[in-house]
Amino acid sequence: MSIASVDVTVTSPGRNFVTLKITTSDGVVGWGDATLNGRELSVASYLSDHLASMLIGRDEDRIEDTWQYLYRGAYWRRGPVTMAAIAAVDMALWDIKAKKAGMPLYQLLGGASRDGVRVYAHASGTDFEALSNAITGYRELGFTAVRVQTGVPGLGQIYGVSAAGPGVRYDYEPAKRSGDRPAEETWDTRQYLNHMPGIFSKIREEFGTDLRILHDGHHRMSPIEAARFAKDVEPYDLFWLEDATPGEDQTALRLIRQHSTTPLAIGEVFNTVYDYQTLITERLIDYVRSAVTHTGGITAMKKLLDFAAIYGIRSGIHGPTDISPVGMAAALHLDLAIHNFGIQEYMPHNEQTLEVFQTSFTFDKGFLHPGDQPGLGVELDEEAAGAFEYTKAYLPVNRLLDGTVHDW
Ligand code: GCO
Ligand code: MG
Repeated sequence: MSIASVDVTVTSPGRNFVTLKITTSDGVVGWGDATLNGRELSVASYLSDHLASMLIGRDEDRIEDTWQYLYRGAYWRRGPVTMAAIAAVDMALWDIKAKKAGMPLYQLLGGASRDGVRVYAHASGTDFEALSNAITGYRELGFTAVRVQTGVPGLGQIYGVSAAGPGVRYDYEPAKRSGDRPAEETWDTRQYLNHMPGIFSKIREEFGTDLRILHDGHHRMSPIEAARFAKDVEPYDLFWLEDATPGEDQTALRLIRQHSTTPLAIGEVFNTVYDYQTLITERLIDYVRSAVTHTGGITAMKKLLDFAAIYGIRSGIHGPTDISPVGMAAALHLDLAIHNFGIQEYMPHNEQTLEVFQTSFTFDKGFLHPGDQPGLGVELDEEAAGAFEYTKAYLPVNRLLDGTVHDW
């Protein structure tokens, strides 16, 4: 058997998604997620203009060989566009292989290592009261872990705080449909550093010690600011501090480590194992944050997480709404199978998205399960997808109070 057709769908049920469909000569269909927030069309073009013709006629079972053919064979390696495209092909081929085997994908990855996948929700609020209401709402839904982000006095709309007001949020989406250029936000690290530890203290007072509290610094601190912050928040026992410093500077994490025992997570903007080489071998992080969609798919993620396991580092796979339900399912199968699972991010998709993508994963008391359908367990309804046209959207750009462009 061989690959007979390769098709790319870009659909926008509230936000943009790029989905790859591979069909074999005997009619088995596999799906892959290639969504790269704010740069969707570049990956769609990489797939349809460059990779599609190379895939036709290939043996769909040769997943490792196809991965190496696309990665090494391109000569131009790495980068989010290339690696999202390879990830989509890889996911689709695993989907096909598992469907042919009549098994859910996690069985081919070694079978379940646990009963369900602990997930964390996104709680946010412009002030403490709103944040506290959001946390209460998620706890009532059964979540045992929440990521908390809050407004900072003196700053307007900032990263991670829902603009739509307090409460439990299902449709948080930072990429804005703002016409021809990104929206701009304002930031001040000094005000943030002074404000945030007090928020964690109040959360512990109100919710006790059981709740797992996560926080995302979104690449905004300098190494020494991050070291101070990680040290200041130690008494509040964070599950992790994510992206404290800009991701490309691996050695910045050394400085944070020297000063604090707050667990560190990084990697949502990474796309290969090489981005982690120093971080893992020097044990500078505790959680790997890559998305399956942005890091070359299941083949590459399994190797990355096995490498991390040797150093006692666990998974914390990226799962915002810019990962499509196909990418989310790929993460869940890996989460269930690997031994060094840590936690999984879960931002539920909106209703329109779940009409376009039929999913079989289930949520129960703070845990997700990928379901037992053969393959990934997600199917794209192409007719439903056709009703939602691509709409240009950008992630915001961030400026300091004096107008300097800063990391977002
Ligand atoms: C997270 C992330 C996201 C990103 C988004 C960018 O931890 O979930 O930081 O919220 O900002 O994926 O496209
Ligand atoms: Mg993040």
